[in-house]
Amino acid sequence: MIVGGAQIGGIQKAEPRATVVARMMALMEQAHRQGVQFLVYPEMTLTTFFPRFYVEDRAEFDHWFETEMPNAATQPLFDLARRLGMGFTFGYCELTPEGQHFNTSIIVSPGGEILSTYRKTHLPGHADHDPARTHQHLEKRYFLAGDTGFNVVRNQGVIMGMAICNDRRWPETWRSLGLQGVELVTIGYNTPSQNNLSAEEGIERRVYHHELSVCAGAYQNSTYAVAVAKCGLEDGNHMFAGSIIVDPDGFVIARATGEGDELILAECDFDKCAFGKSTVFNFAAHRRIEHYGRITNQ
Ligand code: CDT
Repeated sequence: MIVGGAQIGGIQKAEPRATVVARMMALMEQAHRQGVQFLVYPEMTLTTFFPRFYVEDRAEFDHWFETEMPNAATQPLFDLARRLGMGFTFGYCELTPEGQHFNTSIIVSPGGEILSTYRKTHLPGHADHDPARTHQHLEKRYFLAGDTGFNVVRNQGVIMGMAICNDRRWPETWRSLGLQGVELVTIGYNTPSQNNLSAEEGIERRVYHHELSVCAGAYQNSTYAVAVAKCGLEDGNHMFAGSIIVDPDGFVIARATGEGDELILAECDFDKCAFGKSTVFNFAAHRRIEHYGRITNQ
């Protein structure tokens, strides 16, 4: 299968959903022309990364959330995908009928059916305005920690699982999916280029830690991974690009070159996942779960 990553450049505060969806559709058309059958979009694809802004009354930010999916704004994307026979995944902010706010992603089949919903587990940042920071990262204010856990689904013959942004830094994410035989992990991210508590941690180190996490997770679970950025400047704030596709040996096999809307793609032979899963990472043969209790007990 040819798998694509649709990197999205910055989305400004005033940019309507319809404009973003048009950008997503342009990348999907391009992907189809180049033979892509499954396309990965970033975390919070439809809006600017608003957790950098503080509001006292968080309900004022409900307009960044989707109350149904698909909805009027995203229906054209679903329609195009069905016409092209393209499977896809993208992230958005979900407001449930019960009033819960999640940072969510979905996997959609080529027939347009939502096969799996994932709600972000590891929310970085803080819940209250923090004057010590150069900029805010208020995910803990605007989202609940996800309640889905890490699940896989078979789509287009491939065992797929989702993670969102900060999840990629946690080995528990990868192993939870690896234990279910995952063959393709999809990750969307919005990562500021500066650490908001330390000027010393520049963009090079942050891109390195991103790539290290994805390559290690892919290798240690013998899976392909596609990690796709929303990046560039959003209202004067910079987020790094660095979208990559990684093979089950942990090698980067496709990489974005810019920090705007950009398609990356790679031919993925999912049979290659079997070698690692049946040798060095044969979990049934080699794991020693009697020594892993601390991982879940504290
Ligand atoms: N969106 C998101 O989760 N961003 C975080 C920034 C934290 S800074 C290490 C990320 O892990 O990329």
